[in-house]
Amino acid sequence: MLRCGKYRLSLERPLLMGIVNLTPDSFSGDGVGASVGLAVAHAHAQFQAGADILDLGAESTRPGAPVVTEEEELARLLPVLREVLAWDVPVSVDTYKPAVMRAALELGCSMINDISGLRHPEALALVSRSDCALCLMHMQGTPGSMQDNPCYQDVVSEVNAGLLEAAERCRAAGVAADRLLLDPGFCFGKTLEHNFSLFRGLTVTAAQGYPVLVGVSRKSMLGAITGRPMAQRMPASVAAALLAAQSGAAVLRVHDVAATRDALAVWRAIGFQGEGNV
Ligand code: HH2
Repeated sequence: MLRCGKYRLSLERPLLMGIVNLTPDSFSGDGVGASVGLAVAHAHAQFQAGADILDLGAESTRPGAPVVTEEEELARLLPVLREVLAWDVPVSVDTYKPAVMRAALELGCSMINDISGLRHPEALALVSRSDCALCLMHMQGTPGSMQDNPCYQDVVSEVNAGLLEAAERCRAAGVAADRLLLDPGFCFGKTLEHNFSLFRGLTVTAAQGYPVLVGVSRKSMLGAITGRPMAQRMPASVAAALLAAQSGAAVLRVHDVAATRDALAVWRAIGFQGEGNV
């Protein structure tokens, strides 16, 4: 069970987190930019398609993305967040900025998804006073430079250790364990080989005592495998989501909610879940 603001989410089956990018420049081209109407419609489509959680992000964190000011991020986020919070679905806000977290929590968001793993002391103090769920993601470096020369001796153990350390920081600040999700952070300061190793190591990451979130939807690692451009990476994304679920991921962060949901339904109905035989 994941405590997520006023929601209690069962983790018996993998949950789908539907991506809603309120950006003009997201890597997959799905960002809805400045149009509040388009953004709300897109969020609603993700909800209708069966998203268990909606993840609203107002700054692209693709490699080399420019940093957006707090003011700009809030201007993109808040009008859409206000609308979406009226629906009966947990809303996550994808931000690493304490001021954005504060505003989102005041409005009633149920989860903070922080690609920096709550490194900012002010962020930690803020979220520890709330009841939201927290997704702690691993990233080596910052989006501006993270893909320059990612370096690890043993990527799986270093990423797992970093995630446990972030979880311990939260626990020490008074955050209950059942509010935490850990995420290896695919493509955030990782080469293709690092991503493959992390994916193969997901069962180990998932055995650390915290639910794991996996976000590989449409990412460059799938482009590198298939040779497909962004617009044609849905089948590869669905396959990867299924593999992540099979490896024990509790939450799948995806652009294509309906397709992933169907694939998971087949997987569950045929009874592979928990059998360990795929
Ligand atoms: N990936 C992206 C953004 N936020 N959060 C978590 N927890 N895990 C991820 O893998 C993750 C994330 C990048 O994807 P997207 O939001 O689609 O693109 P952009 O950052 O360019 O808006």
